[in-house]
Amino acid sequence: MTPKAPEEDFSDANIEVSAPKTHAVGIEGVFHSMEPAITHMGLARTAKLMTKINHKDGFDCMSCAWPDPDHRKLAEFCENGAKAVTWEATPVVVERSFWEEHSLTSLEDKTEYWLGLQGRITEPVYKAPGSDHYTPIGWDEAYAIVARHLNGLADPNEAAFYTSGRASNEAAFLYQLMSRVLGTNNLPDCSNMCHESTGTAMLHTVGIGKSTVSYRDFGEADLIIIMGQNPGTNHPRMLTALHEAKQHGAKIVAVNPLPEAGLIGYKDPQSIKGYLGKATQIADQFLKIRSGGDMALLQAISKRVLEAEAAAPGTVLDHDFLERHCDGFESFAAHMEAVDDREVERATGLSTAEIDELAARYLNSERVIICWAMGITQHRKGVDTIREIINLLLLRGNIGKPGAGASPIRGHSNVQGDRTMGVWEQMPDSFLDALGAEFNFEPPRDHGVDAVHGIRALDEGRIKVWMGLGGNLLGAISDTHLAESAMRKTELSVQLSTKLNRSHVITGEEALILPVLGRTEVDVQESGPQYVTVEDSVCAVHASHGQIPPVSDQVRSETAIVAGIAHATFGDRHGIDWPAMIRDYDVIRDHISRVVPGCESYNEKTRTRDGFVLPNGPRDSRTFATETGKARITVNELEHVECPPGRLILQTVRSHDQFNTTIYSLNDRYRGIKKGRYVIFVHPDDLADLGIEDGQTVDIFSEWKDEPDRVLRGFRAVAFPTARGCAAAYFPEANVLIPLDSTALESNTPVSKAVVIRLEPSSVPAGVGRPVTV
Ligand SMILES: Nc1nc2c(c(=O)[nH]1)N[C@H]1C(S)=C(S)[C@@H](COP(=O)(O)OP(=O)(O)OC[C@H]3O[C@@H](n4cnc5c(=O)[nH]c(N)nc54)[C@H](O)[C@@H]3O)O[C@H]1N2
Ligand SMILES: Nc1nc2c(c(=O)[nH]1)N[C@H]1C(S)=C(S)[C@@H](COP(=O)(O)OP(=O)(O)OC[C@H]3O[C@@H](n4cnc5c(=O)[nH]c(N)nc54)[C@H](O)[C@@H]3O)O[C@H]1N2
Ligand SMILES: [Mo]
Repeated sequence: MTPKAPEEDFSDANIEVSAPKTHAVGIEGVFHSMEPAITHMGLARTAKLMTKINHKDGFDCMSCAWPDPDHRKLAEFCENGAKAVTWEATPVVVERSFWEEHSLTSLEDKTEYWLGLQGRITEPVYKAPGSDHYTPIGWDEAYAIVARHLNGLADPNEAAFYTSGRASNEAAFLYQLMSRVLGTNNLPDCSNMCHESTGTAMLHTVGIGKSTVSYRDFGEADLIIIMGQNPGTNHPRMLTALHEAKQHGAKIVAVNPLPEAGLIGYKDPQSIKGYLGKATQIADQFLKIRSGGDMALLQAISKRVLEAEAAAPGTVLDHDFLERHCDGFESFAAHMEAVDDREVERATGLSTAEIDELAARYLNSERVIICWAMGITQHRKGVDTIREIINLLLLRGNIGKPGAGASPIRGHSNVQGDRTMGVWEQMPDSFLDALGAEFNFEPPRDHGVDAVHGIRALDEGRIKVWMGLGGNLLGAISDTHLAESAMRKTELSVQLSTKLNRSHVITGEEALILPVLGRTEVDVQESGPQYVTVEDSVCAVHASHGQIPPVSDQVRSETAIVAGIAHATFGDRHGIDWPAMIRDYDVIRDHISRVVPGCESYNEKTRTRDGFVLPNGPRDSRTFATETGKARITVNELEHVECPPGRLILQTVRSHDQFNTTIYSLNDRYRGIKKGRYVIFVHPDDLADLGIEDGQTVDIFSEWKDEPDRVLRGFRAVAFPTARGCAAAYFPEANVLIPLDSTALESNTPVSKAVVIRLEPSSVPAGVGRPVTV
């Protein structure tokens, strides 16, 4: 029986709260992943898809960018990968009647969860000026509307082209080409809200904005430090790699304000021991750090490394590496002398003994990997913190040798590939030169807007056409109310999407939804079945082949839609043959091979079973394409989050059952939450100090400079063993609390992990079950 879309929206009225878990996955996880899949897709479809996820002749799982091991297991996926696949491959579709029955105004108070459950979008729809409804429209007509707007702009910078990291390399390449042929570098993307701080820090210090490790390095490391990342939920297959690393003798240290289940223990569902229910301890040391304290912790460790060297000269630092490959050591060493232990303690909330223990672990390890994700990047000093990670690694030569390196763990499955293909508002001139030479035009050189600046430009009326290649910018960006009112000011908003979300409900004066083929689905064009390519977190590029028939014969591939819009807009301007690129994606890949560095012979290399690995200077040969040609040890001024008395530092995180703004269910199993999302996790002693009971309904006020407070009302306070002084709530709901201007220095990433808040007993009665925002 095909499941149905729900009519009623959801609330927290029946929320259940229990103690958090102390290990991840296990047999329970497999059960959790398969049950909804079989209910939604049926046994046959489920079996077909689940044995093809991440396989060499299969498709790339869209849930995260964790790399694939050389030897794939029969089931090379995780619970959350299975959820992502099920969510996309569901046979539930948005019926034509939906658009008649639901005005845009009526959809405004629907949750992301309800919107997503309406099913796959199967035909293009259009909202005319002044109308409160979408109505079905033909593809050619839809393309003509976009072309009319783009060709009518007074300045190409009045258009912006947002990308979310699920787009394939082929689609991304065409998309940035379309934007630059129009004449703008306005290519904001989800990365601006995600790992931008990583790119900024690493380009500056090691000359590449990507991980310097390969999959194999995890098995060869002595020590793996995981900072600001929750792999049990967001990169579950990483737990298998950590588990294997432990079997080879590696030690693991986790640094996190929350005692995340996957960082504490793990039951490997693919091993007999795990099957029988025994959890492996993951973290040998767990540092429950205060939010935003990582920079201080890293400086404190580096200081201890330098002290150890002073005590036993010539034995601690990798002098040969420092001399041959690095600069900046002297000023750094001088700066570290000033690190003040008391400030470190205040910033981190950690004891000297804990910091000494981590320093000793670092000094006793020859091969160290440091991994990080959003707990590091989404802070005001995120870029400096990552530079401190690089400093610490460089001191002992932990970059460019086996079992060691800097390993940012990416988010979206192809966010890294999209960047490689040119989706960035500030691509270097060398890339633009190659693009211009290949397509016989002069690409624009001025940098474009990023996500935050894009919202500002919309608000100021400077952007008239906004297009989204996937994603849900309005759900994902900070300052929800400002972002939504900004989007309403635009003339045309266009979304290329699989399923409904907030960015379809809040629109420009005219709006289009163009339904796309998902990654699980077979993509047949005139020349036959097509494959697309993606790049994972460790720079491995490979093909992804759709497996099941498309949800409807009306949906089109992202590649076809982008090229279709470009053709409708430009015709054959500059001699670019867009239809040829739709007919056969090999044509796109031939262009890629001539434009994108490292992608020579792209068709040949992506046709091999294993794909190929992009060149990586630091990893492959200790070459650093920085300003000085050396790896840069840098001096960064310490800062930590100042939090006045009676206030908490709020971070916004993902539950176990969500993918960014997509909500799979209202449960967060590992943290003990069922049937609800409007919760705020606070340490029990902080609750006591604030005079708030566990379970009480509270209003959350965010304080920012001299602006009026932002507030979310009607949240349930949950006593939780987070670090003292810290709190956590889920995004996207909590995004209203983050001011648009609260961004990381240099990278301009919203500070999603440090919002200064105060709690007050709620003015909304308990049990309303929906938050109220002002
Ligand atoms: N199932 C699933 N998979 C996903 C996603 C998803 O939503 N669902 N999203 C994908 C995307 S786009 C991304 S970017 C990644 C995100 O992967 P993560 O970065 O793991 O995601 P978050 O939920 O933001 O978790 C941030 C972690 O950092 C910790 N943290 C917060 N502040 C600090 C701090 O100041 N210091 C330290 N040391 N830790 C801190 C939090 O407690 C939390 O454990 O996952 C990707 N994979
Ligand atoms: N407060 C707070 N805000 C955050 C974060 C945080 O930790 N805290 N994290 C940030 C991060 S790390 C990120 S990456 C951003 C995410 O920002 P986005 O990438 O913009 O958001 P998603 O929720 O991943 O986008 C989901 C939508 O993508 C569409 N989609 C799904 N699959 C496909 C596909 O194959 N093709 C196309 N064309 N569309 C598809 C569906 O319509 C779905 O509704 O959010 C950021 N926002
Ligand atoms: Mo992300």
